[in-house]
Amino acid sequence: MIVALAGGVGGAKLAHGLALAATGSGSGAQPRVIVNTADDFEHHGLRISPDLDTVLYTLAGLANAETGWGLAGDTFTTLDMLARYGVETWFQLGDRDFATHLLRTQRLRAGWTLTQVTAAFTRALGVEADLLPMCDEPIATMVETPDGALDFQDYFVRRRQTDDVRGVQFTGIEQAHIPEGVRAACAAADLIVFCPSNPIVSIGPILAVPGMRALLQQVAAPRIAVSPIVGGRALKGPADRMLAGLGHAVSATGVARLYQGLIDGMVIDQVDAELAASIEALGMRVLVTDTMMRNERDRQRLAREVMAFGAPGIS
Ligand code: FO1
Repeated sequence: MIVALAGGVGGAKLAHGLALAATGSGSGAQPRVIVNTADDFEHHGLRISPDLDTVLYTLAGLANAETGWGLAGDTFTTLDMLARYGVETWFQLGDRDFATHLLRTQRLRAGWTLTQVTAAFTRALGVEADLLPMCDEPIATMVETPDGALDFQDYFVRRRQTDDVRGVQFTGIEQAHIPEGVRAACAAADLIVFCPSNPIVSIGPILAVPGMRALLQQVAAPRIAVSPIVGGRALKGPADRMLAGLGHAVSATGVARLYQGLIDGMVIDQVDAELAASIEALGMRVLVTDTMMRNERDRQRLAREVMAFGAPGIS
């Protein structure tokens, strides 16, 4: 069984590839995906978990292919009516997407944990993989900028990631606990995959849950990260600018340094082949391949290559 750590769109794509590979191989063991919840926020009175929803919709085959988030074919009439009431509608929530936020909010208020809410959604949408929130406590990424501290979605969506990032804080992380299902998954894993998500604000919060680094350091299974930085750029989102703003090298090597001590190997894109030696010098194995996931076939191919590289024994 494979455990994947994932955040937004890039992470969801490889998690999907791992699920497709498991289905294809007939080994039955669907991946268990530990998902970032520090992007979560309250909006229009609803609790919204963008990364959980992005992974859920992607694995269910329902995600909007252009954006990677939200539901394919969704409409925005509810948002239009909210705008007529003078409400700000910079966060594009589709009419069908609202159902997820309404039900999550209602169930959390009724005492369900985020883990329980997420499990019910995955079963209802026919997703066989397990989606595991990194914790059940509410965590909020704050981005420190020259204009002061910004809520994550303000920075990411409303201000379109234009602010220089000087630091990030994960409010509430000290009170977070590793859910039992996450511990069990890591203990039973044959392979742990750090998906190509933003290492600062997607994988970072997962690693910041108290005890998570120690848990990952003591697992027996091989741990492989796929670089989200290709040719010095992030394929989507602000990871490159964030790494630069925080003083890290904006390269696969820079990402490898961030994960040093937590991973055994790194998968980098062929355009970064010349970085292999610098990453091996960090004590990691390196696989150089095409890490672009243009379609579902790519997702499955990359997943299979990561599996073969990380744990040759498992199918
Ligand atoms: N990202 C945007 O850039 N603009 C949006 O309007 C937007 C709406 C949205 C609605 C639901 C959802 O689950 C995600 C949404 N996202 C949007 C993406 C989201 O901000 C990011 O995916 C994560 O927070 C970072 O990975």
